[in-house]
Amino acid sequence: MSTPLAAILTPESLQSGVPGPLYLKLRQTLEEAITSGKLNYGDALPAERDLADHANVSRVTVRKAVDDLVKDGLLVRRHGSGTFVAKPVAKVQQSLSRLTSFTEDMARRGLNTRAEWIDRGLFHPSPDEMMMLGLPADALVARLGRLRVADDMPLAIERACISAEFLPDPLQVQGSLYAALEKRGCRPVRAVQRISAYNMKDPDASMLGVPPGSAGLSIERISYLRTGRVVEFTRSIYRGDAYDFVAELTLSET
Ligand code: 16G
Repeated sequence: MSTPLAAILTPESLQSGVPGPLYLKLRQTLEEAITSGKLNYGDALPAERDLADHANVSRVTVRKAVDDLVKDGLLVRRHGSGTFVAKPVAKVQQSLSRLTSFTEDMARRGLNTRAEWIDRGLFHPSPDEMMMLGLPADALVARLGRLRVADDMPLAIERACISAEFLPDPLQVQGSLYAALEKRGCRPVRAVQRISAYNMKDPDASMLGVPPGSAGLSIERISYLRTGRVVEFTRSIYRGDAYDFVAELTLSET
């Protein structure tokens, strides 16, 4: 059963407010219905034709507004059954000043983590890996590609590479990479991280359960042992709608 139209918009609601394209006004009205709780997680949106008739706009306008909300993750389309209000995403606030692992970060928030393996094994290093990890061409590198999931929500795709000198058997990593490195006495103590904006592409977008083009964060981390040797080079894609990275800033003493 779909939600009654009257719960979402009145025929007048698109005529009022600031001037602008009709599809944006409709998008705003639908978004407001979701954020104010008139529409809840799992509610079905009325059929496109009914929405268009009720709001006195074209079906193209309705489709554009709905497409926008699907792209931003507020609505989901299910083939053959319609369009529904998506599950709200609880944002993870992640500090940028502590060197912690994904497993530890999620455990601190009381969330259960699991990993779906994309790739795991020993390989000859690529030129990039040789440069990042400081390896000769005949060395071996452990690659660990994982979809990181917390409480059943996919949050990130992480592709880590570690010199085989530090991780000779990548199959030893069951849950946490940092726990496995700690066992071998080579857990990183310092890291440099670069974060940039990224628009998701498939297959990453579909693994993370978001439409292609959604906002994401591309993160590269190089981490070091106490000796100064690089131990890890990881490239990750995080869901932009699920993460806030927080940095503490202090006034320099000098
Ligand atoms: C974090 C790190 C990643 C590291 C992983 C280890 C970022 C952006 N990335 O996700 O570089 O490999 O933790 O997590 O913070 P694990 O010990 O749970 O496998």
